[in-house]
Amino acid sequence: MTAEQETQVSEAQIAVHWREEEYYHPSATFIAQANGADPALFERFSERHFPECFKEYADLLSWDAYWHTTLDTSNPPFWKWFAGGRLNASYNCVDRHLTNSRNKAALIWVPEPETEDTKAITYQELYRRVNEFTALLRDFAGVKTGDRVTFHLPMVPELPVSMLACARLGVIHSEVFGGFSGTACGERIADSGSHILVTMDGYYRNGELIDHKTKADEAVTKARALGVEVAKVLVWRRHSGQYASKSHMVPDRDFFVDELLGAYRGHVVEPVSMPAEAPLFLMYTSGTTARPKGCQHSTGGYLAYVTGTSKYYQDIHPEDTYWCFADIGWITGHSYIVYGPLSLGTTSVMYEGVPTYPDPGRPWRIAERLGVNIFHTAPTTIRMLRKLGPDEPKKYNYRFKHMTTVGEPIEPEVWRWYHDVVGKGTAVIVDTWWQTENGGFLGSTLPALQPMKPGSCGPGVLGIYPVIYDENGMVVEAGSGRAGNICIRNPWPGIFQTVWGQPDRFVQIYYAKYCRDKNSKNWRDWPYFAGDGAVQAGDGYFRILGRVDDVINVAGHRLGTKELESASITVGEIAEAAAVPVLDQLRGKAVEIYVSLKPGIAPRREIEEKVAKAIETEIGKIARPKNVWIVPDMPKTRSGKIMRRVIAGISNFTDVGDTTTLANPEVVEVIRHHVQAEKVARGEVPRELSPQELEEIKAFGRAE
Ligand code: 6R9
Repeated sequence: MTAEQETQVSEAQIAVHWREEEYYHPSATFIAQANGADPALFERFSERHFPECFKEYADLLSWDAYWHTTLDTSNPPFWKWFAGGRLNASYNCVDRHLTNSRNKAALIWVPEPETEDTKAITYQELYRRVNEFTALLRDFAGVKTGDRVTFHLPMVPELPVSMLACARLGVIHSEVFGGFSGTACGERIADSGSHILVTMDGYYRNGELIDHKTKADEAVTKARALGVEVAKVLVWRRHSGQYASKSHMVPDRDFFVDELLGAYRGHVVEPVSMPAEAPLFLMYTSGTTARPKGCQHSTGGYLAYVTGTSKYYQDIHPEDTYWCFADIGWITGHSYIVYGPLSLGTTSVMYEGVPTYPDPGRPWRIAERLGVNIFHTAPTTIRMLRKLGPDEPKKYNYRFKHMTTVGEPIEPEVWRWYHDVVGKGTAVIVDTWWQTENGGFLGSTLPALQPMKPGSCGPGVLGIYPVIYDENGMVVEAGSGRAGNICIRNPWPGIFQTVWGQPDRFVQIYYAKYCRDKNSKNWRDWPYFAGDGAVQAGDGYFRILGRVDDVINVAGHRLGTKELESASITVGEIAEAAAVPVLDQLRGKAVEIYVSLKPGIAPRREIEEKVAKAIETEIGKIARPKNVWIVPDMPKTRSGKIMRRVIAGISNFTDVGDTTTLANPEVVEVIRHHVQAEKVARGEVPRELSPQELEEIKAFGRAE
């Protein structure tokens, strides 16, 4: 659809200006070997067969006792999957592979410094390491089934070892992304009521050995201020026997794990048989000011869901070398580096560092050397690699059969580079849409059976029935060209069980909006509200427009940030773009665009004009930005999502809010200084905002 053909939209809708993209088809070679190549799968997972269809996923696991009820809906929306069943997640990811794959690599860990050796950890070795740490946790740290343990670990093999050790005991782990501040970690320790913190002295990032243990001290102090006392801090060491931190080891509180482990050499701990609905872990999602939400994931439902989706959507076979280039401190890493791939008994690659260290050819060197054939990462990484090394993939002799993009809508321009250059025109791509709360994929194409369409995630995955509702709960039909709120009509095994300690918030945020009858025990009355805007094309494919709180309302026109950003990125010089609202005397609200440039391109006035022009052409005059700011980088979260509300705060001279969960907090001041000084010089300082205007600005980007 072009700007001219654009239909009038009402207040309640987000305007949609996307052009339809062409399909790309999987190759015959891919189809011939794919796990999900039988079209009968669609029928097996159709609504007629719900919820029993998910037995197919659960059957991929080893159970100690089978469930009596596949889906227990007696207390909506607190669904119970596989009720009555018992299993252990650590057993499923480790022990059961010993029979056939004892000496196969479970994990291949690539340290950031290229001078350091890559380490392959076999299933046997993983079994030994997990058992020894389990014994330490139980006998030294004194943790019991149901306790919570917080980790603040970087991308090292000790992280999956720690996760699987907790899972072995039925202890609930809560990993806080290593890049988060000590304060953010302390808040999460307090919220989960953990008395044990597992951390590491240091790790490599961009060529530097970062002192990480200092954050543990801040975390313990913060947790204490919030009323929770950490009894022990277990410190893994990046190099055993050496200490990378300046922080003091507090006697009787801080312990080096490598020193303690000697006492547990060769210890074996029987996996605790857990009820399917026992919590496996918490994963916090960040809020701006509100209390963080600890998404509580189950053992049986979660593990079944990530295993099934890894098999069909990641097309993982035991003999593949699979590399998910994401952080385990993000849900993607929990589900698709650790639990899904290991449950299937494949080889999962982990990389410690940044994508472009020491140069943007690094990922492709790793892929070539290890023979990676499945690659999985986020648009932010793809954009960065495209920006810094657009021709690097061609220099390396690797071949991917399958690639994933996850975490944000991907601009079609960037998708095509991923397909043509990284995938060398032959790899299939799945664009997987889902959330921390969901456990696993919600929207994606099944790679052998459904063609790809750049910028669209595809239809709902097997057993997921999405729908788009407008503000009044009316269905927005596929092909109508109208956007609305994407919801999932049914429960699924990977859905989180609750917000830890805040069940009312769980119901309020995710179910209250479209619940038809609060007393109903019928799941059909409880659609799940995802908080994303989306549009569904005539072919059933969804295009995600971004968080519904990320909408910019210009003169009654609701503009999705992603559309504005995609338009900006069509300008050749632009690497990345972010759109935010700015209060404007004339128009009420206007758009401002922040862009970063490809390397070697000098900031020029003319580039700003090109971006403005591209937005006018792709979207319309109404969206013409008030300013285009060229900045070195954007503030980002652990998964590389741009924190637009921070930028909006800068544009509007308002509070930028909490920045403790930024991966790069230092850029905030750089951008603020540049933009605000320039605005002052141009006389664009806003008058005092009314309380309502202030609220509106604060509401923008609230849900990241
Ligand atoms: C897995 C993950 C969730 C939010 C989600 C949506 C955005 C994720 C996407 C996508 C478009 C995709 N999102 N994947 N948008 N296309 N393929 O990212 O979890 O960090 O909780 O973020 O990310 O807005 O609501 P999480």
